[in-house]
Amino acid sequence: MLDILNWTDASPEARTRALTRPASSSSAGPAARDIVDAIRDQGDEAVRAYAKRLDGYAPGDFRVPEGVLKAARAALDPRDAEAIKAAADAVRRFHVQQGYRGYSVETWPGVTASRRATPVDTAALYVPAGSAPLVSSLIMLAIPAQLAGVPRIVVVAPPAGDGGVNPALLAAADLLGLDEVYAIGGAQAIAALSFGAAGLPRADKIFGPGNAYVAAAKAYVSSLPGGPAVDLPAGPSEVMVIADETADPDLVASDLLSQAEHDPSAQVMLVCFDAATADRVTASVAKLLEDLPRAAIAREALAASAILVCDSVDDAIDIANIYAPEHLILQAESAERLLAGVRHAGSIFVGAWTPEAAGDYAAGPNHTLPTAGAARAHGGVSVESFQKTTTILRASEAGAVALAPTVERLAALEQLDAHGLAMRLRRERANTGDVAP
Ligand code: HSO
Ligand code: ZN
Repeated sequence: MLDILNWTDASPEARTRALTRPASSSSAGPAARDIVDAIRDQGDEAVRAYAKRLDGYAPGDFRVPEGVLKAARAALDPRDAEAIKAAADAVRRFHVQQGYRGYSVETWPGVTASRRATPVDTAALYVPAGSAPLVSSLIMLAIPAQLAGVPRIVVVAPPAGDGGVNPALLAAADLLGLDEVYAIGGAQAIAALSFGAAGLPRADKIFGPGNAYVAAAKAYVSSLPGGPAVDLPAGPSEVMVIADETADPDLVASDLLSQAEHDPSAQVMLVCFDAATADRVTASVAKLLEDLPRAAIAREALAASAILVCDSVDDAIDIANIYAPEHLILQAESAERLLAGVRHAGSIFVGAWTPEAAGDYAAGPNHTLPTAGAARAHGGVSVESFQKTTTILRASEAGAVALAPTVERLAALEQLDAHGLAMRLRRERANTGDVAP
């Protein structure tokens, strides 16, 4: 089920192979591009045609009426409502510390340089609702968007079988204070948000996980001139657990399985230091799988996953840094040393009492994280993801005089005479009283 590789004896090729993510489906890219292109060229009618063909749902208006949101909230089990609120509060307490802050610096005498942060005007939150309605993903996207002060937050979610959106998701949207929800999914939703079609607004930035078509559509629309920005390069979810012989095999196995049950193309990796630990965890995985309703999905994921047995904490740190996991769980006596050594991971869970599930739902940090090794260059979604910055420069007359020699010199070096002229004219007019401030 889980291949075991002895890292110490493995060839460089075998190591690389073991840490390579499973190849993703190749047909999603061209299909998603066709959908986006058709919607760009034909507009509303094409959105409806794809929604009908792919989801079997193409109402006159994709927007979910507010009454339906309110009814879903009223029908929600109060204990579910409490859990959603408690999770949202913790996510808010963590994220409220984030966000670009404005600042001002006098860089030259008389020259003030400042930066201010503003939110995007319209953020779209894509929430997958296929095999599992991801209420938690809505929380993870909505809270930072709200803290960033985004004026228009729209939610899109694929319609449930008979149309409309999963009621738990609608109730959560209402609890979070979100009232603009559209029952549309797939590449057609991403395209409609990119061009502003079929009643959906044109979004400045599109967030959220989705299947391979959604991911491909997001990548494509963000490459178009004037297209929306997107949050992260997306891929199937993954976890790496580093466990030593002191770890409880059931706890390690349950962490591996909680990621494996997401998606047949999820990847779960165990790094340990001896064959006995590998065997104990393998036995636990087999045992716990028996009672899992999503065992078939998990089994597929496990087939493309691996256990790596290495010799030392330093090797484990190297493996984690090469793989750059979306989630990294440390269940080893050397957890703090491992934590200090790992530079590339989306989110790290320290110790036996910190399962990924805690962070997936309610501990505070965001669960929208970089997959497929993107943690080498990206962090997870944050308040900053919903903001951008503008710099502001203010030079006084004395400031322009102070800057002029340096700018004129560099302009000459680059042979850009108009630049030099713009500075020289100011230097020459300084102290004449001829220039309105
Ligand atoms: N582990 C998923 C997030 C999630 N888990 C949502 C449960 N619900 C990707 O980070
Ligand atoms: Zn999860």
